[in-house]
Amino acid sequence: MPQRILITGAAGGVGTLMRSRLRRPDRTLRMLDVKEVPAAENGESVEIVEASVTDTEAMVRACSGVDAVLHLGGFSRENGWNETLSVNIDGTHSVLDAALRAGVPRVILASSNHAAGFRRVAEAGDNGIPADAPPRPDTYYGVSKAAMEALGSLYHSRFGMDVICVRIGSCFERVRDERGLELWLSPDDCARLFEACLSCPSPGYRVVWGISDNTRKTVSLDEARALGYEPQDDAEQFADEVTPNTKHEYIGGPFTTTPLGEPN
Ligand code: 15L
Repeated sequence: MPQRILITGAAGGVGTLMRSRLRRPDRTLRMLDVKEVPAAENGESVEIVEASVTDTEAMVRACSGVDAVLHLGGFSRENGWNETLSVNIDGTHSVLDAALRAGVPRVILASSNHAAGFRRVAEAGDNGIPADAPPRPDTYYGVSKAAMEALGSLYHSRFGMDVICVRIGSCFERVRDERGLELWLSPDDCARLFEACLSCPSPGYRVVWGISDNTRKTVSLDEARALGYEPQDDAEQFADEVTPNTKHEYIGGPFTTTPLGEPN
């Protein structure tokens, strides 16, 4: 069956990394952003929508004929409270509401490790911190991701929507620093995880950690594996080239000390 997926934040870091990786012959990617998204090339089945996630009516139109929404949009770092409230919290509400009104059965929400950034590394134990550990946000940004998870839970419980919140670790092409050896999510594994989120039968409401199979992992992969995710990468391959960090007590690392409300 041909499938159409709406990706918000399509011009952002993760959205850009996912574009080629989520491409499939039987799938159309509807790429939405306030910023310019590069036009379709080489017969790509891509539709471009310029809109803000905070514009509910535009989001209802963008959700029309869509099988699932992958919500990556919003600020990906710390910002002032009012901007965070508007773009990340109101924006997520608007995406969920639009999906509901348009009859989209499944929404995947890009949460972050910063929803639980004040969890201690020492809590990890052998298996890593479980994904059902309650949020301990480290920033206003982290609060917005905890609110995202709560909104997703609400829309599942009230309306039966399938909602999967992925607490993404650090999703970049390469590991940048020592902390990344714990939390790296390789772009290929990120696509594998999103594919599992898209294809898992009747997931209901889930919160999962999004990392690769890192030797030094501090968070659990059990919940993501239960969706069918099989990570193939390990950040350890970068161990000799990363910038050393001062030892961090909390998984959020530098976000736990960055001044609140100031762009970092
Ligand atoms: C995030 O949530 C950010 O979006 C990303 O830019 C990184 O800072 C990442 O967390 C991280 O913790 O490394």
